Amino acid sequence: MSNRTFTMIKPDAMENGHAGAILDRITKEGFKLVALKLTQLSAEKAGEFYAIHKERPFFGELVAFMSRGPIIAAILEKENAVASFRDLIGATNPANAAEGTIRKVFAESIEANAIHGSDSDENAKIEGDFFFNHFERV
Ligand code: RTP
Ligand code: MG
Repeated sequence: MSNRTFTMIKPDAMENGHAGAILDRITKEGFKLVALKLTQLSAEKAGEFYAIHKERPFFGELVAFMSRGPIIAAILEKENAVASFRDLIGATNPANAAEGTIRKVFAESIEANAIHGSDSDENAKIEGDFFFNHFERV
């Protein structure tokens, strides 16, 4: 079990001014920031990041959404990071997310759902490497 996961604060949460509150919540829950950047995905890069979903009906909309504005990307460290962070962000659809989870508090819809969390240790590593080189992380 790895102690790292990867996250993005998505364009909707950035536009709605929630980035500071979300980072505050994440660090108060005991996740340590080991890499952090503000950037914007091109449509091509967003498609590459979410390539696993390319056959899904929502893929085109997802790519347009994820590339429409700035995001914050981060690598986080905590014991059992992947599962613990998925618990903190809540269900994909905020309507189904538990009370107090980040998506329940900050997300707008099943697509504009405020935040990403890696779904496995393997993907956490791949996704962290997608955004950060070895000079950009501790
Ligand atoms: P994520 O990868 O972003 O952490 O989200 P997740 O695991 O909870 O959900 P996933 O199934 O991997 O879906 C990736 C993202 O695609 C958008 N989505 N839209 N319109 C739809 O039905 C739909 N379903 C998913 C969301 O932005 C979701 O987080
Ligand atoms: Mg996912």
